[in-house]
Amino acid sequence: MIKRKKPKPIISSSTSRNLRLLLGLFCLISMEDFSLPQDALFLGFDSSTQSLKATVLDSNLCILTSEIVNFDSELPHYKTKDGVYRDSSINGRIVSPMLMWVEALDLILQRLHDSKKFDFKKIAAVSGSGQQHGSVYWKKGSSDILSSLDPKKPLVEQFGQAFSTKESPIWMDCSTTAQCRAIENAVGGPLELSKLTGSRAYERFTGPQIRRIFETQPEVYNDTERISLVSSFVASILIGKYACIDHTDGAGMNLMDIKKRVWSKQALEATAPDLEEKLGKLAPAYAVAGLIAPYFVQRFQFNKECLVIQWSGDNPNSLAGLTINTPGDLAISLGTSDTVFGITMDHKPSLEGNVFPNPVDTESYMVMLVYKNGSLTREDIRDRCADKSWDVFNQYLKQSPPLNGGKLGFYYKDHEILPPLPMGYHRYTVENFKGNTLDGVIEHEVKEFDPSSEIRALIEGQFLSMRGHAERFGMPSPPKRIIATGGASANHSILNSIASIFGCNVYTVQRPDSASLGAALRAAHGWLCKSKGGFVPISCMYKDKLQNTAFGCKLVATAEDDKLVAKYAVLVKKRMEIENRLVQKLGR
Ligand code: XUL
Repeated sequence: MIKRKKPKPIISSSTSRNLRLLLGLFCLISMEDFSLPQDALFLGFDSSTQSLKATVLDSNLCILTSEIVNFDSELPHYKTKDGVYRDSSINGRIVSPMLMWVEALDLILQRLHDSKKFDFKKIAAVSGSGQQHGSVYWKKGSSDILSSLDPKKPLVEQFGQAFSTKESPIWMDCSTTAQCRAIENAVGGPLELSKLTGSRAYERFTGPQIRRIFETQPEVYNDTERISLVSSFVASILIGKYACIDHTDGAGMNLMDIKKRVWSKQALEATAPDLEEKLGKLAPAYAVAGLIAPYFVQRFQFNKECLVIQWSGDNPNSLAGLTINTPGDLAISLGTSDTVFGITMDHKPSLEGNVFPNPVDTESYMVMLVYKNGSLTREDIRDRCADKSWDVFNQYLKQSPPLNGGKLGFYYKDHEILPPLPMGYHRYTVENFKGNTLDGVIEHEVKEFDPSSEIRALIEGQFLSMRGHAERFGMPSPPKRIIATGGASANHSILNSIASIFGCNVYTVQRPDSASLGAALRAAHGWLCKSKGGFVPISCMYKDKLQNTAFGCKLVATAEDDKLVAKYAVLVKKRMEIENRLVQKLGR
């Protein structure tokens, strides 16, 4: 019988119990009323890679309505594919046009307004989520554009001249390998940078992106008065002036001192000159960014007292939306990017993964792993092997047995972040694999699999990799439970594989768009903190009534077969071994 080796969790279970007890106790013994005003509404946006979503919550934290604008199909004049431009002339450069995000905001607000499903005057607070790391370069003089918007005109007509470069390098970009190494070297190496900022240098992180703009387009850098993240960019439009970058999304830049939550002089100097003034100030994610700008009051009849709460990154908003507040919980988000995240009380510097301040707590941290090959890669294999149909895909997945007869696949439709491998598909057949040991097990590289094995190799491969890296990063293993979100969390065949591979129960929430839902919850949380005059634990808002809100979880898959879980543990080792070899041979 194989024993699963348990890596030490980042935080002990007794600390985790104490944390939960403390939070629960605070809300219970405090005589304060944490309820929200009866007819108040809270609006949350998610400006993601492929779409802009909005969710409206009522004061019982139930969904009133939601809306979505898909960039490729509804704003086709920007000619994006999957919301982005892939620049073939520069290896790994991936950008998106900012005006498309602005026009999507026009469209979604108009639709919400025309739907007449609610009264905009009742919106007490707005917040939002943005794809992380992407940066926007505001041209000198643009603060005047922000503060004098004409309510008779759509936003998109007014921001044409506001940027020093029209395209935002986004999280998918990996053209900054040289800048990453230079920044790491300047601060004393990758582990030092991780100690300082929460992550070693990653190509998609904003600091390396800024350094690249400074090096390759100095005129753009010099003509820039403010650099926003996607999150603080949309918040700036909503308040009609530059919004701060919040501590959590700010930690995705390789520029912020993760412990002190201020810009790190050392990291700024390693990146570009005079950067601090272009970044503005930092603020906690629960803080008020400002009041909604007069433009929105006049054009859409928002209440002029409506608060805009700091926007943050999409993964941090999902953490809030999935109500993750126990260190043993793990979330898996299956979207354009796949991410695995949870919380921890300490920041342990590592060469893998990312650490951010928890967006809804002042003490703890959010830990995360990110994969670039998520839904677009699943769709590619579906299109090639399963007649472009998810039904056929799921049938094939069921036809092939768990462990896939030792067939392992590595599918990178785009340059991958974790592991840092270039585009390419690699397939192996592992022979003599009985499941209890790797002794005598050998693998051969093969050219192709039959469709059913290909689909299982893809799905098992993605989650074996998540389990291997999560264990290596010190995330809880096995987790107490996994909460799945994102588009593919609607697929129960995929959720069953997650349960078998991680060996724990898998839950989903009512809706897969946890980022915009989390943003609406954070809008309510920020409103509450403001009305109480200081930070309030977010769990006080739902206490024991979580199941009656939009945030209740439902059990969808269970890990029933311990023997199978143990066999997957052995297969994870084999996979990590092959992956290490691939990285040595082909890695960045
Ligand atoms: C996180 C990351 C992606 C983006 C897009 O570090 O790069 O998950 O936030 O969703």
